[in-house]
Amino acid sequence: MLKKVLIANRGEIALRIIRACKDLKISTVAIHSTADTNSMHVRMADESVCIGPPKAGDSYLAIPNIIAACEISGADAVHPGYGFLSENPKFAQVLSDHKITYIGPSAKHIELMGDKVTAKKTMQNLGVPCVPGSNGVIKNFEEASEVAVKIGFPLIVKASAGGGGKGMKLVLNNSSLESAFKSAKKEAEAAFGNDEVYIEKYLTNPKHIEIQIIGDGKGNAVHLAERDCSIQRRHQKILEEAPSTILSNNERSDIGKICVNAISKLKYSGVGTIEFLYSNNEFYFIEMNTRIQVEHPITEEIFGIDLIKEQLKISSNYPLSFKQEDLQIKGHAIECRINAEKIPEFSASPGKIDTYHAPGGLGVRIDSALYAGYIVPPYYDSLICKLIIHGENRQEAIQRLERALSELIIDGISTTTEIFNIILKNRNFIDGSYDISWLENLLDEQKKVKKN
Ligand code: MV4
Repeated sequence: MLKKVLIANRGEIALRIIRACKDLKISTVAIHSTADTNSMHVRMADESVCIGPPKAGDSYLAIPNIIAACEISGADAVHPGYGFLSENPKFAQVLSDHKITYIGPSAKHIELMGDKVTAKKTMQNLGVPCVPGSNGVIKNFEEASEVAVKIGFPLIVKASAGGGGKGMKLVLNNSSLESAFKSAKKEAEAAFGNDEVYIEKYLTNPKHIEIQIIGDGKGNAVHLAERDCSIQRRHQKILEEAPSTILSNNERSDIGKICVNAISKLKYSGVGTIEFLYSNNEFYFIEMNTRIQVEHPITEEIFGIDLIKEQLKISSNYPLSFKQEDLQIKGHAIECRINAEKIPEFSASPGKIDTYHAPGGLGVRIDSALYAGYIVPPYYDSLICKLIIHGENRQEAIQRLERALSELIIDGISTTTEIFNIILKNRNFIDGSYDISWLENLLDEQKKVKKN
């Protein structure tokens, strides 16, 4: 088993990883910028190393600083969390070169899935259903036109180095194809230093369904069903739930088997998330994430397992803790991401937390690094608290969530808590008939009502 893990992250996910390490009697090293000296993950870790000034590029993204922190602390492993360096193949490779265990998949798999064209080709070859479109990178406008004739409009031009909504261009008709193709390449070059683009049929109003998988690196793998992540605003997930409201047990089992087969064939090591668009009862692969995700707790809650502990055990060459037949969904879970932002404009609202009270009771979980007196810094992501609810069924989870939201107190800054009261009361949420465009349409309506 690993002896000392350095957490190359901050905030709630750093605390979450420390918690799992403590449960496995693994010593922990926190790294922090000078803006995070008084943060909870520093306090909860066994030891800590200051690695630089507040700017992420000079601290949490500075690979030499993190390697130095490993040398100073004698850490034998690094957990990247999510964001920052968590899908940076160079980081995984540098750690491996220094004989430090990277708690995640191989640099090869991170790189393979980080390039959205090679990810799609790989998954296609492994029998995963993908969105119809180009066969790889589009070299020139002539090729783009040929693909457009083949798949029709609307279509979407995507950056191969993009992902998470970055570098996408929706094209409604032939007249706008050339300008969209050229601007997509230009923007991709500017944003990612890589101008490669590919084209897909644009699926209108799908759901965003992602499948959680774990592989042991030796060809064994399991799936932990799906999460519905459709409730998003500008590609930022706001609320996620597991299981989804729309999949039948047969659909869940079928897509789960397809994903397990692909992950087994890849000999993938660690946790991963295979992202699909779901439209007209069909799954379409769009991306794979090679890290633990923000929304992992709802999967933990419906299966009663600890995904971070599983990561630590796989990195210690333990076999998977469970077989597919051991994994049964129990109940329903919902996660609300609470951000230090002022609604309705969603502007950042850093600052000092005067009063903080976390809700509690059966089925109520808070993953947060907040405390009364904490100063939310302006330098990093605005996520400050994940409210995760589990219930025997979706109705109980919603009721429990409404009650928990009414107990939550975060005074001193603005937060997005109020948005959940709007979501939970809406008919489309209650009946689960929402898709990826639903929340933005709802917020637009709210704005119009307020204006009139
Ligand atoms: C799409 C799509 C429709 N058709 N691809 C957005 C982020 C990245 N995961 C891929 N995304 C999309 N790709 C095709 N062929 C619509 C989106 C999309 C989206 C996807 C999931 C969740 C929210 C979204 C919001 C806008 C667009």
